[in-house]
Amino acid sequence: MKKHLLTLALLLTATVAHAHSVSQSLAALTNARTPGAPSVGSAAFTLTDMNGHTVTQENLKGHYSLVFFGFTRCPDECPQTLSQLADVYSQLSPAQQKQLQVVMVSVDPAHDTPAVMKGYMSSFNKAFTGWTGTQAQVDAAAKGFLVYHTETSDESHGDHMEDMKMDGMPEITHSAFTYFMNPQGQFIKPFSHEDGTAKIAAAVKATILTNNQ
Ligand SMILES: [Cu+2]
Repeated sequence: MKKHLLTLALLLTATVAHAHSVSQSLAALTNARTPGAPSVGSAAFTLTDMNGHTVTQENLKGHYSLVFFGFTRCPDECPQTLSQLADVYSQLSPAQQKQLQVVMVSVDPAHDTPAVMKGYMSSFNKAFTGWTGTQAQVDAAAKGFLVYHTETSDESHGDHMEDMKMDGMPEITHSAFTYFMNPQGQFIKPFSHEDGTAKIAAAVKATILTNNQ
């Protein structure tokens, strides 16, 4: 069995006990926003979108983005998060929707081909997009978003990982956070599933409105 663990890490909420290891410190994200420090999502990357076109960090510019790292075979957090983002998206006006890109970057690129991503993302919202690539490309993109990954087969990655040890399934632990990016491709803030649909929708609307004044 493939033992490839993508371990991100954000410990914004102490209540988190997902299948997805969240252990990146709040300090890491805070530091990432201070002048001179590397910014979340600012590193160069090259991926392939679900239509087979090359995408880079430039594709985060010109509109807001909600960026989520996940995989189509995920049994729980990814479909939950994408359902939530679909609800958020549906609460925006058509004009606001036009200014927002919702993208999941696959952390299981061997399985998640562009065609697989397209079918999956379209099931949540036709406007959503999915990016994938080679393992190296995905790793580089994940690193740019402070999604650290390690290969491990130990048992130290959380009790819920047991749920994911299905036959033929990769063990993948990844960030459960959604990164809100501005039209300059800069990180604004993370959202977690626990924030709730209403709060995320309000924050997205407020940010888009404020920047349009
Ligand atoms: Cu997932």
